[in-house]
Amino acid sequence: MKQRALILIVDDEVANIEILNAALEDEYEICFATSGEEAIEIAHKVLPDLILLDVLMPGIDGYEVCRRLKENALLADVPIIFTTGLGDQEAEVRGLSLGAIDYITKPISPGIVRVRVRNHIELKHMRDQLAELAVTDALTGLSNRRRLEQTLKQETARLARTGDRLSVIMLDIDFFKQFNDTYGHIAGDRCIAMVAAALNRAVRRAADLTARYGGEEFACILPGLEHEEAMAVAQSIRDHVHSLGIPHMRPDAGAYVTVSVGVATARCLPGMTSELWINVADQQLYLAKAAGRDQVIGTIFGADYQDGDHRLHTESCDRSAETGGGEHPPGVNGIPVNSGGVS
Ligand code: GH3
Ligand code: MG
Ligand code: MG
Repeated sequence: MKQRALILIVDDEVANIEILNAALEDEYEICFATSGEEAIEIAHKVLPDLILLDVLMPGIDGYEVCRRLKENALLADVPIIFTTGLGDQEAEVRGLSLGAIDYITKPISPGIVRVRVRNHIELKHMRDQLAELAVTDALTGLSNRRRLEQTLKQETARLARTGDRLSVIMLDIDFFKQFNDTYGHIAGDRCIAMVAAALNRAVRRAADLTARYGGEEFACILPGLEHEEAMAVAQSIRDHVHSLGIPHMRPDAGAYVTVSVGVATARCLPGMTSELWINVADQQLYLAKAAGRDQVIGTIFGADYQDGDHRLHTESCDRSAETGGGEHPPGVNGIPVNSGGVS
C-alpha cells in the first residue's frame, strides 16, 4: 500500500488547525505545531512532505520559519503553503519570494485546501522522481556517478566526526572490450546489468551504496567496516560474478566473465578529501588487473597518503579455484608489495 504523505500544519490558533486537519485527515498523515519555534523543531524531526504555514504568529513568524527551513538542505525542497488573512497582496508577494510554493487565504475553504494540497503533493512526488532519476543509472538501476560522489562527500564528512572507517570498492569487468566485440553491444549491456545485479546481491547493508561509475566500472561505499570485512565483501562480489557463469571467449585462459576489484579503507579524518578513497581504490584495481585480473586487491591508507604515494601496504585475496573464473596465471601473490607506510 502506498504510504500516505505527511503534512505539517502550523498555526498559533488551534481553531485553524482543527479546520485544516478536518479538511485533510482523510487523505494524509497530519502533525501540527502552534508556534514558529515548534514548527522548525518538528519539521527537522519528521521531514514532512508539505507544510501549511501561518504567517502571523507570536515569536518567530511564518516568514522567518520559511527562511530558516529553506536554509536547511534536508528541508529546502519541502513545499510550503502560507495561510493568511484575505487580500493581503504584499504578504503574498513576500511569502512567494521567500520560496513558498502557494498561498491560501483565510477564512479557510476546505475544498480549496484539499485541491491545492493534492496538486502540490503530486508535483512534489514528480520532482522527487525526477531527482531520483538524475542520480540513477538507467541501464542498471544502480546509483550513478553523481550520487556516488555526493554520498562519498557526505559520508567522509559524517564519519570524520567520529574517526570511523570508510571503505571504497572499485571494480571493472575483465576484457570487456573483447566481450562486446565477440557478442555485440546489446549482449554487452545485458552483461553489465547482470554484473550490477550480482553486485547488489553481494553488498547488502542499507548503509552501503552501489554505483555504476561509468562504462563497465562499478563502485561501492561501505561505511564503518574493518578493512578485512570490506575485503570479504569484495571477495563476495567477485564470487557472485563467478556464479553468474556468463560465457566469455577471452584472450587469457578464462572462459567466463570476471571482475577485478580494488579496495581502499581508511579512518575518516578532517581534511581528507573523498577523492582519496576513489584514487586509492582505483590504484588497487589497477594492481588487480596487472596481476592477472579476476582478483581482489586492497589496502589501508592513512591521512598522510598523497596521490601517487607508492608506500601502500597492499594485500591480495587468495584466488581459490571456484567455478566460473576459468584458469588463471600463477603468481598472484608475487605482485610487488611494499609494506612501508601502513597507518
Ligand atoms: P580490462 O580487462 O583491462 O578492463 O579490459 P577491457 O577490455 O574491459 O577495458 P577497456 O577499457 O579497454 O574496454 C572497456 C569497454 O567497455 C570498451 C567499451 O566499448 C565498453 N563499454 C563501456 N560502456 C559500455 C556500455 O554501456 N555498454 C557496452 N555494451 N559496452 C560498454
Ligand atoms: Mg574492463
Ligand atoms: Mg574500464
